Amino acid sequence: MILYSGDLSPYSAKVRMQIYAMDVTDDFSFELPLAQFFSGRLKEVSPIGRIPILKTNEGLIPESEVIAEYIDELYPERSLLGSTPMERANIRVLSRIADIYLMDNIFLALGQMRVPEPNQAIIELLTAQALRGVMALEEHLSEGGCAAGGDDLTRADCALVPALYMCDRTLPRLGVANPVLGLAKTEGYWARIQQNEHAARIIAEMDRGLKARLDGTEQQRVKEAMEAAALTER
Ligand SMILES: N[C@@H](CCC(=O)N[C@@H](CS)C(=O)NCC(=O)O)C(=O)O
Repeated sequence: MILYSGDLSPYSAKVRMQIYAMDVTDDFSFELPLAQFFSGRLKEVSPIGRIPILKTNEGLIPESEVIAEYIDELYPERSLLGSTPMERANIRVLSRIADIYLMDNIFLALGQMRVPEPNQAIIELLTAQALRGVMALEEHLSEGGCAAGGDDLTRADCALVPALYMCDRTLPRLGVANPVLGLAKTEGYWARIQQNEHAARIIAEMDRGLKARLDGTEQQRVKEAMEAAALTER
């Protein structure tokens, strides 16, 4: 299977962390159709036009949460979704907090960094929503261990690691302080989970993506991919 995925894309990082933690990496390759993605033509691959996208023998699957469920169902013996209905509900709630209330709002707010005149009202609206999400996370997180409690990683951790990475390392680039600071459970969790090998791998990949974005390497790669695509289209 091919996962169309980007280093810095938190939704992609969430699925990669699940693949690493389930130890099924050999069944996947990771690619990004650079020219299509950065020219807004990813819709040629999938109508939603966003990564991640999973390419299987049976067809394409968009949406990180749907891909995550699919991978869990493919390898039920390695599932990262808990063992009782209540555990699964709790893991899904944490994962939704990460996706909908943290990543979605922060990702949209970051869009203001790419416009000539950032709209402060949009930034404030979205970061206030992210803060509200973080407050809910503080209530739902376990006091110790992994996000849903215990020592075993679950899909809640796979979603929260990239979401908290964004709070910690990308949101401040908009001039907004990390909303997690001062929240005892969430701060403690973020410090703990970074010690996990799969989380550390994801954080290193996101750092690599952030560095490539900031030092111009990403732009250079996109330019080369666009030129190559233009040549083959002739
Ligand atoms: N709800 C989607 C969100 C995916 C998403 O927004 N991905 C970003 C990259 S992090 C993207 O592809 N953006 C391209 C665009 O906005 O055109 C998911 O969970 O997969």
